[in-house]
Amino acid sequence: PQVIFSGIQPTGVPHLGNYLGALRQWAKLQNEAAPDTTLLYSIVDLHAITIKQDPAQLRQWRKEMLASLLAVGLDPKRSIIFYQSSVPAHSELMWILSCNASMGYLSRMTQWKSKLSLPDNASPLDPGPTSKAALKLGLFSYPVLQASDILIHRATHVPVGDDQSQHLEFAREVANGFNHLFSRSSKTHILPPPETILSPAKRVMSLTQPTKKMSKSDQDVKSRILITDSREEIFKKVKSALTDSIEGVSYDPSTRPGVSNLVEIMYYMDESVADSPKALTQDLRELSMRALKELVADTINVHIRDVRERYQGVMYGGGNGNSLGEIGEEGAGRARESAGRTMGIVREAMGLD
Ligand code: AQP
Repeated sequence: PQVIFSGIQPTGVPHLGNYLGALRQWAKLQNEAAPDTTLLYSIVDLHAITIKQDPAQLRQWRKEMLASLLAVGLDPKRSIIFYQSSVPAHSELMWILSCNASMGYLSRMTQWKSKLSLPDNASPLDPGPTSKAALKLGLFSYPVLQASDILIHRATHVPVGDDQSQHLEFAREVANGFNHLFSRSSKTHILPPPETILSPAKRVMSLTQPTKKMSKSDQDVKSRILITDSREEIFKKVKSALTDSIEGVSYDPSTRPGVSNLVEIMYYMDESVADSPKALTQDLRELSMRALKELVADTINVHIRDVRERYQGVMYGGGNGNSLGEIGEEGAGRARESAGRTMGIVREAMGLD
């Protein structure tokens, strides 16, 4: 049977990139899963602390993220939804895996470089004069914790956006390395190497800098649309999105990144409108920039409205159903069971039982 795992950092309310690249796919997988498929979705708070976090803010963000996961349609009865830090085995397996993780491989990962705004060829031993002290061990070894998140549940499939494919490749490498050292035969996997499931909307770009991905931690709040944004906020942000002065609408991400991003967002919000973003521009080609933006904003609003309303209900509605605290507790219990089974197998294989 399949085991599906994915995670999201509680670093703010999810934006359209998180939604189209991950969360909508999570809900779809849940709704279409075979009865014997296990689904685990984690709020990865231990990843969030690889950069400095204010405790009160982090507490609030964790709660908002749980409400967001319910708002996009995850059902705590069907999916195991839990905070990563409630399941200590994630960190325990990370230590074990880090004993065999290659520093060379980790140093080629791009995420720690992009978080510190370093060039792609930066090295951990010499990351540059301004950032040597800024590079913390946790940020550098983050992919090992991510591998552990996946492998501790023996996940077979991991749905993510394109920005995470490199880390999934690393997780497979770590699993294969562990199996090579400790499996009794080459046919049995103690830790199955997970497959990546890439969302069709691979990379939603920032509205204000369309050559960068849309991100929760971007300083500019106008760069992203949140799944909780009101109709007015959506219209305002799309209206101020950076485009160009070429007449008409066409799709070419390299020469028209801003316009192409808007077209992509519209297409992925509602794939029934055309066969591809490029095909969609056939219908839109004569629109002015202003008309395009209104159409895009309206499409976003129509498709995100239910999510926004459910979020308000979960966060502030009270009364019906279990509280967020109870849902988190219940998910943690089930996730601990799943992780405990793997730790038993790992300990036995390594002589730590
Ligand atoms: N712009 C994006 N387009 C498509 N998918 C995206 N994802 C993130 N940004 C985009 C996908 O969302 C999932 C959860 O991501 P995360 O919160 O764990 O970390 P992230 O990738 O670092 O996302 P952010 O928004 O940029 O957060 P911060 O600013 O805190 O680092 C992943 O599956 C990711 O692929």
